[in-house]
Amino acid sequence: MKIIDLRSDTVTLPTPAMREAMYRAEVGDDVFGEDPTVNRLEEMAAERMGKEAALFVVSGTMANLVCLLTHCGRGDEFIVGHLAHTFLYEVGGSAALGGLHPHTVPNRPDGTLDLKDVESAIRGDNIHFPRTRLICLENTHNRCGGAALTVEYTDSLCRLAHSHRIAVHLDGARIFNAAIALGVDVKELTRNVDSVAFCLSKGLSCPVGSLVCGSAEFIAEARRSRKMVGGGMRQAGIIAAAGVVALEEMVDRLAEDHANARRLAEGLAEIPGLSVDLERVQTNIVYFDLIEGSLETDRFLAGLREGGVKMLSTGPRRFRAVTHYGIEAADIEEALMVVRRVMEGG
Ligand code: TLP
Repeated sequence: MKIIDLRSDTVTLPTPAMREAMYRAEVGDDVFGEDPTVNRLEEMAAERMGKEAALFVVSGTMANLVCLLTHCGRGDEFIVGHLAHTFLYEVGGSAALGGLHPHTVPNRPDGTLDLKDVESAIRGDNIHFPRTRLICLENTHNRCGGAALTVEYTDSLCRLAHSHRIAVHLDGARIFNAAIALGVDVKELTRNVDSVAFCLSKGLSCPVGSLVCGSAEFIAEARRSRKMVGGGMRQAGIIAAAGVVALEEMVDRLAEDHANARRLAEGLAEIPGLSVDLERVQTNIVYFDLIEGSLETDRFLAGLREGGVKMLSTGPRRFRAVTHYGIEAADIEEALMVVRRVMEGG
């Protein structure tokens, strides 16, 4: 039985072209700056994001941490949405390893932060206060249903931040999904942020890796932060080679994942006992709820498992399904059939 694994786009496996490129990769010692494949990937990433330079790191979590450590010093504050991945799911690394103070403001359902909330969270000059150094955005917004933040919104947040001499970091783990959903060049979404991190190991299907992009000066400092957290890699071209293939071949196909997510959401919405906010499904992430009084969570998940479908439980009666490379339209129909059967108690 084929397992239809919709827990995350992180479960994607490398493509045959990636395996071939990894096998053949030219490598060197990247801590000496001598890995030609890493250098090539970093140049490509910087170019794609419209920034001067880029840095290859092992994960999205490390990418965000390295950026926070580079923008802020101990005791500094960063403003971040209360549903941001950086705030919720990165083990409190900014506080534990950087001595940074997160100041949360509410995320609206579309993933944005109200500019008025942000402005009132910015600290004045007072001996009692930490200094506000940074504002973090997330695009697409994972916990807000994969919402894509628009160019206009991003620009207005950056204008506000910069008018207070505060930097903006964008957790763009799935920034290409946002660009495709909005029909814009990714550079438009990154043009005013001071740093952007994006992942290769999610929808782009690489086995490992993320990139941090910013000014040459920022990246030179970020390289030191990466070394400090033990992220200096040696013949990393072996994994960077997959990233080169991803940027060349795997970006445009994300539109298929979006179409599959939409079909999945529409199908789920038709099943009695489930509730889906269809308007919120813009990219490859679908959240849905088991209506109170229908099946219990454990029985629902067990039923899915028996039918060969995996989804993530993200709250007492809430679930997440993510579409990705390796999941075809037929798999979505199959998954819907399994869910329908489970909900009918079959
Ligand atoms: N997200 C993972 C889990 O950690 C929840 C997932 O399955 O979605 N930023 C965003 C917006 C993310 O969604 C993630 C991973 C990260 C950063 C961290 O990336 P990794 O897992 O590479 O450290």
